[in-house]
Amino acid sequence: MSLIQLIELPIFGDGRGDLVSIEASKHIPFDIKRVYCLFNLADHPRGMHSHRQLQQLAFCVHGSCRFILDNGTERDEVTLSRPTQGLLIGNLIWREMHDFSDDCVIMVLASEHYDESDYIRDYTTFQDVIRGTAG
Ligand code: T46
Repeated sequence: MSLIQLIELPIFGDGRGDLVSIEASKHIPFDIKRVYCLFNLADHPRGMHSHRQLQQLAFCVHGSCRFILDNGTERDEVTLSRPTQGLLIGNLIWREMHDFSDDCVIMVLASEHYDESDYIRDYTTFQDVIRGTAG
């Protein structure tokens, strides 16, 4: 399966503008327990971690941002720049976010509540967990 899994959402546009809607179960392969947004982003990478269980769907609802995903053996990247295109980020995927445009706003739908113990913030530990040599 490709590392970069994109979910395309339909636009309901008319003379008044555009509308995009996301429905749990229909568009997203997990129940949404949390939504958060990233904005006022500095010229500094974010992410640089993996999650043990958490699954997420990330949208760049304004501006653009480059995501790198890494499953421990492969690495791939995609630039998000449309509110209609979501990037699915499964568990045990290392993610990095780079090159935020000045107007970048990222919205993330998450399968779990915030839990710092679910994060793997060290790349060597991430590789050990993938290989099954660390808990
Ligand atoms: C991810 C990428 C795409 C909370 O208290 N609650 C939350 O729901 C979140 C997401 C973060 N925080 C706290 C934890 C840190 O003290 O906010 C601070 C910044 O979080 P972090 O350094 O993890 O932010 P990013 O932008 O590197 O990563 C975030 C998500 O944490 C992460 O799950 O996949 O966005």
